[in-house]
Amino acid sequence: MSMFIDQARILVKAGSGGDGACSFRREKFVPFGGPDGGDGGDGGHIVFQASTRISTLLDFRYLRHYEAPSGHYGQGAKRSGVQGDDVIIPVPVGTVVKDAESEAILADLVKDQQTVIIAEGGKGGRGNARFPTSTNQAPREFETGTPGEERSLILELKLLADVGLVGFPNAGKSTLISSISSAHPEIASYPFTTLRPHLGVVSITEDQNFVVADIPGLIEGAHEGKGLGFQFLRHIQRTAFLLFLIDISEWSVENPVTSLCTLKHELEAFDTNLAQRPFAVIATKIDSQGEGEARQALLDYCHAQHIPCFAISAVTREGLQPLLSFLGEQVSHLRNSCETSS
Ligand SMILES: Nc1nc2c(ncn2[C@@H]2O[C@H](COP(=O)(O)OP(=O)(O)OP(=O)(O)O)[C@@H](O)[C@H]2O)c(=O)[nH]1
Ligand SMILES: [Mg+2]
Repeated sequence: MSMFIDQARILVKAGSGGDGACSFRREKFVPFGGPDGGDGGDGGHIVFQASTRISTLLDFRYLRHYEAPSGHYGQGAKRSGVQGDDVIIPVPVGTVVKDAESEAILADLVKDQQTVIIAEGGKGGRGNARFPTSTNQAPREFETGTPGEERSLILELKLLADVGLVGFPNAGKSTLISSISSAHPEIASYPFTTLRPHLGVVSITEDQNFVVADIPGLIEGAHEGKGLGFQFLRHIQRTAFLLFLIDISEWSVENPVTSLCTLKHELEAFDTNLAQRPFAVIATKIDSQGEGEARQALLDYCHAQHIPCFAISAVTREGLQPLLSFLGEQVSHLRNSCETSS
């Protein structure tokens, strides 16, 4: 399986319909009671519901079989059997549901709270109370319930973006995305300007482009829910390549290497898989780097660790071209390896 397309295989079975009843009224003083067998209850459906509160298909690795309850039998006195409840399975927004055999797409869940019936519950059978005719007042005829649909499924979670911008508030993420793509999120000198991810398409050539996600700023303790916490860590999980943006301008008070380690630590503490995600480091705001010690310290560290590192100014555009060429290569490499392995 590929590195970043989340996939799961599961089996679902909707509930069967209950059988209709065959029963006759038995009352004092009524010698030939009429048919009074009730209908069977319908079986429960298997329903998928998209939710922004989940961001991976990890849970499906542990629980792979889902079954909805069947409808109950019909009973005498024309009482219908109880219906089987639907089983509602939450899936992340962006989940594509395919039939495992035909590979046909059954559903594409793109909106929060969107629901779709993936396997239909069986219909309850009619009881004999429904079958009397003018010539047969005491029918023994009743229907059995129909079976619930059973399906084997492939779930796939689509990526949010090829490249995710990760950094502390004010690192320059929104400024970078607006200087390389058509996305124009708000930019301001206060932290947490960006509150939800913005996507921008970067065109390298006419037929080569990739999607960058500007993700809200991260702070230490994010993996415990601090700041915007899990919300954006979830978005980061859905990007194939990560760019860590470090502010090296003269007015930045943080040590750049410490900043990078804190960012990496937060991601890994949230999801160990993120430690394996390919990444690069960017020193931002080099137009205001002062003596440039911070930039040099970061470059030296990355060099020693064999981490690709770039230095840019989104304002003067210095360093943007080499960065974009690099990202173009990384993305096409990741897409190819994804096609061959999935
Ligand atoms: N001099 C200089 N300033 C920059 C550069 N990039 C961003 N800034 C400034 O840094 C501040 C923060 O920039 P944003 O792009 O909003 O930062 P952000 O990382 O999106 O911040 P949050 O959304 O709060 O996480 C703004 O005042 C920008 O004008 C740059 O290359 N050079
Ligand atoms: Mg921003």
